[in-house]
Amino acid sequence: MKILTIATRAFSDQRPGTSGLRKKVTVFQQAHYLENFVQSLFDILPEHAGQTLVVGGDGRYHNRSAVQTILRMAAANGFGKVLVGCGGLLSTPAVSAVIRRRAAYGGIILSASHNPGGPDGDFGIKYNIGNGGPAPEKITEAIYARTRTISEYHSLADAADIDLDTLGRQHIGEMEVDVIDPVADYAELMQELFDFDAMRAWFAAGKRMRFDAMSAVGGPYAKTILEGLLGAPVGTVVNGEPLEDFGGHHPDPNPAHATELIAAMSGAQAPDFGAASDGDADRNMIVGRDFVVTPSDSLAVLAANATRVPGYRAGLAGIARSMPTSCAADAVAKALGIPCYETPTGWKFFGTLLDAGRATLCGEESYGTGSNHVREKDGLWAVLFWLNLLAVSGESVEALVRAHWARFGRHYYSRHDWEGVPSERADALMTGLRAQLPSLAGREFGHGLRVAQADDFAYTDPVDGAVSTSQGVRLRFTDGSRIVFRLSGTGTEGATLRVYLERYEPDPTGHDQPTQEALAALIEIADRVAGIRQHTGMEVAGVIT
Ligand code: VG1
Ligand code: CO
Repeated sequence: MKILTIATRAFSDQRPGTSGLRKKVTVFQQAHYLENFVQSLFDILPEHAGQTLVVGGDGRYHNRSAVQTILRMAAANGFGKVLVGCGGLLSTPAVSAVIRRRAAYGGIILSASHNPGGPDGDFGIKYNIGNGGPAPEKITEAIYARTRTISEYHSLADAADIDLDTLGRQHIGEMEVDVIDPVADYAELMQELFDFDAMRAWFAAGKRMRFDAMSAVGGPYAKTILEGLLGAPVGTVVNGEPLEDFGGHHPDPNPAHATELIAAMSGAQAPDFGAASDGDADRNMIVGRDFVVTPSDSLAVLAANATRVPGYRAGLAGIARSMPTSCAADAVAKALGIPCYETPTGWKFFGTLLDAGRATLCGEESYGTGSNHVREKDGLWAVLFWLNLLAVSGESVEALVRAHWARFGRHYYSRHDWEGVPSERADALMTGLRAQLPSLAGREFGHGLRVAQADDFAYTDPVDGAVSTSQGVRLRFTDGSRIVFRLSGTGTEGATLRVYLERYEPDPTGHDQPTQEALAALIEIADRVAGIRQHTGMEVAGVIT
């Protein structure tokens, strides 16, 4: 088959963000747009000739056509083999698992994660390296640099589309294409980590669960494992068919977007356990009956109870959390006598710590939890971890969390997202904050709150020494409370300001406070310091989780 070299011109907007390149579908549909990014990636990958690549996505609109484009280009660029999920589907953690288990060279994930899909929605592409994890900044920056100068790309002439719906081997030019079961490798891995007998017994005893796959890629995984291997009643998984537009919803598992699940988990008739995952199934939300677990608490509870689960019986080497994530995990690490690492936002920063064996569990406040079993956050893994704990303890979700608070204290936590802010205004707000930093330390704000430390988070990777600066403005108060400000790196419209709020209550027993009330003083201080309402022209945050 003939290799074509096609002339193109560079686009200026192809810098990967927190988690790959994310744009409107219409942007990706421009002639040469996807091709330029993929060729730039192939151009900077050393010695990829003859190698194996994993390709799959979350099934959103444009997924199938993007897979065909990538297959033709991979063949023209000399790859030896591509493993592609049946239907073009692979969840983000499954891509990571397949890369690792089959020792592939790397992988391409097609997803815009929790962002809406459909012709007017978002699309995304991300490269993962041979350890199964997101490419580190030095690679994403090299791809971006290449996109600025690219003038041609390679594809195959007259190559018919691969039949993505039939398992087994096909060829495109010289390259082999293996269409694989997207769930098999992942399901095997889960059985190596968790006590499937105990979880099966939990369902057999009549306990009930509701897993909301949000019409995204998590559905087939949850159905195979929960309803298949664990014997949960059919119907345990809802919204389990991946749809190109996620049924018109925002596939984001948090109380603001997973309202159906929250409603179903309310009242005495509610199931014992509720959970949801996002577009690409790397995020998770954990819900008990009338009780929502914050992601920061979830990480801390899993860490504190890890040795009750087979895969972590030997204990943890360390815990890593992103900077805005609450310090609940730090308290557990301290009690266990293990290190707790604080990294910039985004899973790519956990890879070196996991590879070096310094951290076993990782988590982010944004409904992301994971471990060294793959190099991505993993939604269903977190849900199975909780299910395993429920099964071996016989406790409820709420009882496990309350026992945790009684032992470690409670970290009240909330994130306020100010979405669709004009970029200049959001930049002005952050510049203003950074300018104030020298005068903030030591400042009294009333309510007994005095700033102990104010800085712009910079990170030096303890393993490879890579430095990342300007990762978010953080204020730490003398009582341990924190406010963090940063701009999102995953949005596709204007800017999103994220304000993270945290207050520590050492003795929470007997005085439950609603979260927003517990954080009221910090919310007020955040506005006073940053001038949020003034800069954005908005009165309230659009999304509060
Ligand atoms: C957001 C979250 C971050 C997460 C990232 C990717 O990034 O805050 O914690 O790693 O999304 O998650 P940002 O830059 O918008 O704050 V996913 O599920 O999109 O791969
Ligand atoms: Co995601």
